[in-house]
Amino acid sequence: MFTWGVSTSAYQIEGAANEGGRAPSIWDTFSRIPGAVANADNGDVACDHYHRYEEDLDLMKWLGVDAYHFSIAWPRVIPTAKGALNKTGLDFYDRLIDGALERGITPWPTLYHWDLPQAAQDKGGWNNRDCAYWFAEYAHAMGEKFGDRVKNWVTINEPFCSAWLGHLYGVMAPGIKDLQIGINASHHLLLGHGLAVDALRQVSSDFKVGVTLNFTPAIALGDSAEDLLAIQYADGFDNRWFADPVFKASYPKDIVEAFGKEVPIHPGDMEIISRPVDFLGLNYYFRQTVQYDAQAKPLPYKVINPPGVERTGMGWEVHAETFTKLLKYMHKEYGIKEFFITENGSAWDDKVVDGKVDDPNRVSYLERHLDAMFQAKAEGVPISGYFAWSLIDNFEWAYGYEKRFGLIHVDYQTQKRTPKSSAYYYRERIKNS
Ligand code: IFM
Repeated sequence: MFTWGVSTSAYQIEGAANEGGRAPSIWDTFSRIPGAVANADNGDVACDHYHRYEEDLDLMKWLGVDAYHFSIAWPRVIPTAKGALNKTGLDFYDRLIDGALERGITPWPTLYHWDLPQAAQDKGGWNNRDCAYWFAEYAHAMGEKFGDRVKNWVTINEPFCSAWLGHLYGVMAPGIKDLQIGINASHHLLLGHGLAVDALRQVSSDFKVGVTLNFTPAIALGDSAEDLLAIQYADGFDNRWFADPVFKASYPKDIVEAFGKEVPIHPGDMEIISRPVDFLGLNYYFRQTVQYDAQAKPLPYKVINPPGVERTGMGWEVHAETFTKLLKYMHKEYGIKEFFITENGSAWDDKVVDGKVDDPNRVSYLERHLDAMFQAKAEGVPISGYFAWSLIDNFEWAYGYEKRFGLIHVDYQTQKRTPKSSAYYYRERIKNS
């Protein structure tokens, strides 16, 4: 059976930041830094999903999805990052999981979607190797607590964003700008993933465990030797740096050399990182155009935005054919046994008019990307499910609430949910599948 689903993440929707014993995460801290987040927005209230989860589950049932991919907030369930579990926090996920199951919706949690407990950051965060072990302990505890009802687990979501955007470019929490720390963080995130795979498997051999990686294929305007180099570096930085360790047990040599830094690998790390997973959660949003630039750091290329290209409200190029190609490539190159598309979607400048939200651009994006995915499936790529990003509009990280990715509109003043045309489209598409 093909799994139809929707995705969200804890910090982006839950709110209730100071309730039920939840401790601050690095995003609570980061969003307080002047200028870090558009309009000084934060996740204190977000979509108030913590209190409105029943209404949101009803919306999922109305959509007809089979599964709900959400994330567990580590600082809500283990406020000190390591050690004592917080019963009130666990109770929330109990209610959410039970509520989903009562509606015939399979819960699909991710364990880490960027909201590291601040307590862990105070001890160095992902720059500290110990963080990988704290994460594995947390994974084990979640497996034990929810494993009677949860069978599908995603360890880490998009380590690219945590590592590079959070520790190299500093545009996401924790806001560090240092290549060596970025490399350390990427390695410890991946190590945490591998240790969490082991930890979950220790709890139950029935669990289906995977990791979510985001992929951004690159093209150049020409095919000179420099263009090809720019593509190679972009692919190495965005894609291979994360996929190679997990599926080939090594970091890409060309990128290690070009960085000119040490990756803090201890004996045995690469075996742990490359523990066989049951599936790859693949996130695809856009492709990028790159140009060679000898001066650029940390690698000699830059992203350019040629005119005449269809772009979403994020400025991301809409290119569904790349999705088909990417899936076929990942299958062939890495021999992945099973794929779930854990995120795919687009942001647009949606408006409520007469109580309705008409979003033809999102409908078109969704339709073309679903077609592209099914094309890859028809050509032999083992794709078992698709989760649309996102169920509802939410806190889009450094963009605050300005960018809307939801199939369902959220009025942040009243918390009113209004299904957009894309929600009706998705519902029909699921019904007719
Ligand atoms: O909102 C994010 C999500 O948290 C991770 N993947 C990309 C989405 C859109 O930017």
